[in-house]
Amino acid sequence: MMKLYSGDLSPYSARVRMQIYAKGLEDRIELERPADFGMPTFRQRNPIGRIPVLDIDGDLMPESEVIAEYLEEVFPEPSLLGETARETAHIRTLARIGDVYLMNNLFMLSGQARAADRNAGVVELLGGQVVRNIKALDRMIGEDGFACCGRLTMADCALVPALFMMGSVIPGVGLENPVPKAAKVAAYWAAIQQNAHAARVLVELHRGLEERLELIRSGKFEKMMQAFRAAQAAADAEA
Ligand SMILES: N[C@@H](CCC(=O)N[C@@H](CS)C(=O)NCC(=O)O)C(=O)O
Repeated sequence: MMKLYSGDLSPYSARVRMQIYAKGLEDRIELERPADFGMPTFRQRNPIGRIPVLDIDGDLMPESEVIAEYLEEVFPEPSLLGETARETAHIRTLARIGDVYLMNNLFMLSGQARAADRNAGVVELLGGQVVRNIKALDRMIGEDGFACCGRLTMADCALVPALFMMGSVIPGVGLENPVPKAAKVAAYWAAIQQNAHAARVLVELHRGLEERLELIRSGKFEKMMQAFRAAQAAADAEA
């Protein structure tokens, strides 16, 4: 049985979990939070050091998009790709907007929300990219409740966690959320949250966010980060 190393608050993991739920793969792929996530032992096994990671009988595969494409190849039905090569290319373009153009910038921006000394240049650069990319998405997104093709695809799996992040990160760095001004993205966001698979990952993401906020409020998050940094520095010094 395969295993997906994942975490509630990880939007990249949520992308793959949504795909697993939509394809009905829960009896084929176990979901687990790695106990040593953030620690040198995790990085020892996983050089990139991030989740999600797909464990195929001990063979570890990183990167959400790579995992998502692999799962489509290994479990082709029900397909979350297109009915033609051109449709599939469009699905992949929208998924890349979710991953590369939105999530990556939001993920890097998220550190600024809790930074003691917020860097205005970083916020302007990354926030500017997010606004520009939402405008691009607004011109490309489907208008029938799905990202495209009139049904759930890999594009929705990437866009749902990205749009969740928009709401959780953008206000935290003092920027205006660009989604309400992007009419088609706003309509899509309202509609896709009614989809059962999207709703399920959104519950998980909100649960993860609440847990994280509680850790931050109690001061435990900063202590955990310090412990991770110290353990990694010790491991690096030994190497
Ligand atoms: N490009 C990677 C990004 C994965 C990623 O950044 N995951 C975050 C959690 S959402 C992580 O593991 N962060 C740990 C770290 O930055 O050390 C993917 O698509 O899987």
